[in-house]
Formats: sequence, C-alpha cells, structure tokens
Amino acid sequence: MTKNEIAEVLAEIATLMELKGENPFKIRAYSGGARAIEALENEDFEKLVAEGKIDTLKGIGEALASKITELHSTGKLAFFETLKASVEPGLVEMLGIPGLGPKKIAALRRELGVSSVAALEAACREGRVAGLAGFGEKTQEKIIAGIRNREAYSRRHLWWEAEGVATPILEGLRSLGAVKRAEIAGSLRRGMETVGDLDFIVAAGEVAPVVDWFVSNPGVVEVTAKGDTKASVRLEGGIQADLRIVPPEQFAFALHHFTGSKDHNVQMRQRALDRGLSLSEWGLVPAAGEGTAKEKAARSEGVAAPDEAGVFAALGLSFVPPELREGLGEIEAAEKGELPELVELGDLRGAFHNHTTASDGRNTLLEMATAAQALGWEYLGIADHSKSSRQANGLTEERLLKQVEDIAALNASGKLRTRLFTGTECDILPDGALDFDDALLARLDYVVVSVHSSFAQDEETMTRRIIRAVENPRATMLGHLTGRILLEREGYRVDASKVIDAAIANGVVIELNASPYRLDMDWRHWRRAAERGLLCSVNPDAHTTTGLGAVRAGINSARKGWLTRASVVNTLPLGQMQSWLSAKRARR
Ligand code: DGT
Ligand code: CA
Ligand code: CA
Ligand code: ZN
Repeated sequence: MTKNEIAEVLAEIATLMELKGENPFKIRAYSGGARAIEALENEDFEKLVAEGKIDTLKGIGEALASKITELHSTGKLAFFETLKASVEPGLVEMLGIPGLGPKKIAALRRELGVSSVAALEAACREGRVAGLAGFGEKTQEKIIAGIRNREAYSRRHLWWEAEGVATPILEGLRSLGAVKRAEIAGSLRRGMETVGDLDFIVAAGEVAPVVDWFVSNPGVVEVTAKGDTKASVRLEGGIQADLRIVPPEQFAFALHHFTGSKDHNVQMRQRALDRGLSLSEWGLVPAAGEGTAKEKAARSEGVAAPDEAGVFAALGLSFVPPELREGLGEIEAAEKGELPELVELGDLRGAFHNHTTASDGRNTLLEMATAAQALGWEYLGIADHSKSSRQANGLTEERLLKQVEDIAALNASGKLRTRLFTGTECDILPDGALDFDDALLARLDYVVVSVHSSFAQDEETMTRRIIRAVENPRATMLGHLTGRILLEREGYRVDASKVIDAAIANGVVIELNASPYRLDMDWRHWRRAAERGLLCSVNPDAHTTTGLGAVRAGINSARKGWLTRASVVNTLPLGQMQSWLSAKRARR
C-alpha cells in the first residue's frame, strides 16, 4: 500500500472507533498517525519504512508503527478488518448525512438505539432527537433535510440537465486568466443518457485561483473536497462536480483518462502495456525504469501529445470520438481504420414526431413550423396524438382531417421555407390494431405508431402487439420502443430484437426518441440493428418550440449507437425525403 492509502486506513480506523464510542486517546492516536504520515514526502516515508524507523516519527508509537508496516507490506490489516465487521453498516451510512459526525452518531446509537438511516429519520419525526443533549430542534431539522438531500445527491441526472449545469461552469473556467485549456470529461462528454457527476479537466499555469473560483462559484452549495490541484463540490440540484488541474503537457492524457469509460481505459492501458508502455492520467511513459508513472511523466520521459488525437496516434490508433469510448470494439475498429463516420447534429434536415396545441403540445402549428425554420430545417413532420390517447387530447378523425387541410394551406401559402408533413402519432391499441382506419391513415404523409396504454402486458403479448403494428402497411415508423422515462419509470417489457427483426422485414423505421427523458430505442441496440439494415429517425417528440432542440440529445445516442448519416432518414434533403415518403406510401 502507498503512503496515502495507509493514511486513509488509519483515518477510517479512527472514525470507526469513534462510532463505537471508544477511548478518545486511542482514537486520537490513529487520526494523529494518519496526519503524520500524510505530511511526509513519499520518498521519506518509503525510506523510514524500509529502515524500520517509522516509530521515530512524532505521534507514532510502536503499536501503530507495526500496523503501518503490516499495511505497507501486505496491503491488509487484521485489526482493521475485525473492527470494520464489528460496526453496524447503518452507522457508517449515517456518516454520509451532512452535519452528522461519528461522535453524534455514537450518541444516537447509545441514547436512542438508532442504527440505520431509516430509524434515524423516524426518531427525528417523532421529535426524539431534539431532546438529546447536544442536539436540539435545529439539528433535528438539519438531519431530516440532510437525509432528503442525500437521496437527491445519490441520484443520477439526465444528460440534458447535467449539461445545462456544466456549460456555464466550463465557460467560467475558460474565462479565468490562469486557465489555458478546460474541458468537460466523464460520462457527460461521452454523451451518456444519464450522468453521475461532472468532471472538469483544466490546464493552468497557476492553480490556486482556479480552485478558489471553482469552490466559490454561485451554484455551489457545499465544498466536499479541496486540495492543491483538485476540488469537489455539490451544486444546486444535487449534482456533484469534480475539478482536476494539470500542467498543460499532461492535459491530453488527463482528459482522455477522465473521459473514460473505465472499460475503454482498461483496454487502452492493456494496449499500451503490450507495447512496453504505461498509460495513465499522467502520460504515456515506458513501463520499465526507475520510479512511478507520475514521476516519469514529470521527468518528461514519455510520449508528448498535444491533444487526444496524439494519445491515440501514439498507440497506433485513429482518434476515437468520446461517444464511442465504451469498450465495445472501438479500439479494434480504430486500429483497422474502420471507425464509422458518425452522424452529426448539423446533418439533420428536419424531424418527425412533433406535437402542437391540437393535442398536448403547447405551441401552435405555425409556431412549431416557424421554430423549425429558425433551426434551418427543410421539413417538419407533425404527429399529434390519436383519438384513444384521451389524456393527451388525441385528435378525432374530423380534427385530424382539419389539421391536414391547415397544413396544406400553410404549405401553399408561401409563408414558410420549411415544408410541413402531415402525420399522426397513432396509438397501437392493446391488440396491436391501429387507432385510425386505413383510409384516413392513407391520406397522411407518414404514420408514427406508438404504445400509450396497457403497459402491464407481459413481454410476449406486448411484443406480438407491437409487431402486429409494425407489420401494418400504414406504419412508417415505430415511436419510443419501450416507453421508458429515464430515472422515473422502466419501459414496458418487450423483446427488442424481435421487434427490430420485424421492422427490418417490413421496411419500417424505428425512431430514436430524442426527448432527454426517453432516448428510446436505447443506443445499445442501434449498432447491430443498423448493420442489419434498420433505419433510424431522430425524433424530438417536441411538445414546445424549444423541444425541437432535443435532437441534440438524440444525436448523442445515435453516435453512441455507431450510426452514420446513411442510417438516419431525417438527414435526407427535402427532395429525397419526399421521394422516400412517396415510395413508402405507394407500398402501403
Ligand atoms: P458517472 O459519473 O457515473 O456518470 O460516470 P463517469 O464515466 O463520468 O465516471 P467517473 O466520474 O467516476 O470517472 C470519470 C472517468 O475517470 C471514468 O469514466 C474513467 C476514469 N476512471 C475513474 N475511476 C477509474 C478507475 O478506477 N479505473 C479506470 N480505468 N478508470 C477510472
Ligand atoms: Ca462523472
Ligand atoms: Ca467523477
Ligand atoms: Zn408518444
């Protein structure tokens, strides 16, 4: 074990002993010992251990010295393991509640017999905590709030929301005089549908002003860690953010490392090792030789890389876009020069599946069309709900026919450069039939078919139901395959691969619903499905004019699914899109 790891174990021992209410002098010996070795330089610590002189340090007696030596040589400590096993896990969990330290927790255990977060919450609600010496009403309220916040903090966050929080921080960092480069890393950069925490990587000459700015910017509600070159904070809304500052020459390596994913990093590191190199956040250095990778990097022994492309190139790879870095074959593809040319936001020429005030949208047809035009889109497909979706004010046959006329009139008026397509988001009824009859559906430019009811059907029934809809010659595309709402609701049970087969066989498109809450069909299915010939439509499912912008989230998922422009129908320019739709209609 390294010096820092040993110090952490000693500090944890002190905490555990405090939770158990043990002798304060003994406790202080461990926390003091942790601080004493933390303050040492690595080399000095190693030297003292090697010479058996660790007990000459102030604050470290013989007993502690032998424990440190045991940890150093074996990485384990029997005393620590026994101690850990003797402390109730609920007490350790309580340490995560802001405002509760080991001493208070020990008192709660002793006086109230509370040994879990749930029991603590109940005790607070019954007012029993306020009555304890050293607690009071205020503390009791703080604990209740802390428990609630802890739940929010442990949550993951939608990519869209995380990005909204991260962008102003990134801009703030870039505006600092000391900052040379700043990027967002982690799952956010990889375009994951949900994000655990934010990771900022900064190259700076001077570090102190950057750390100070980061921990004191207005969105910060709590500083959870602050060091010389890193800091962690909790932001409003509960999301955590980590900052790491590195020297400019290490920036590309740190950015690559903290972008991840873990699986991608493991494979990259193995590839480096196969070439006698060691890859880490510090650099790409020879695996052999004196000292740690960090020290070698500091001595500039490694490969220089001005950017991430340089990191990949040094390992014989072409640049791997962050979205593909999931350890799912991207390194092999990069080696062979076979990475796909991923679809980009700018490739989209329009979008289908959009709602208006006719059903449950909040903007009118004209407002939606005008917004699409402002985005530079050549076309916009309207798809309001069908009559069975009463909760969403689904259109009756008459109202849909009226909308078809309105759209024709708008298209003919010459007011718009964006062409409107008539459509519907037609309910797939519980038995797989469609909500409108053939004659009406045949009058529309396209038809999205979606499930909005009877979510509880078993997988076989649901799969059969959706396949029946996909086999309907009136269906152009399938909406939100599983109906999941991220972080809120699981999707209904459906056999995705069978539905994909049916869609391919029937020339039906499956949408990538780009709503940041959905991102459905999931990116993990897309690569194989597209290889087999499935076409995708990146659909915003917009209910407002700003909702059209959701395609940005959809493009993340499309890229994670290795999709190229050729697999995404709404990259077609207007003329080709019209021919494509006409050809579909002729067949149905
Ligand atoms: P998240 O925050 O849960 O949505 O996911 P990430 O991917 O942002 O993970 P995070 O924030 O824990 O760490 C950022 C990146 O740092 C991660 O993708 C890869 C790298 N990393 C962190 N811990 C490890 C590790 O133990 N091993 C390896 N190989 N890489 C790690
Ligand atoms: Ca992260
Ligand atoms: Ca992190
Ligand atoms: Zn829908």
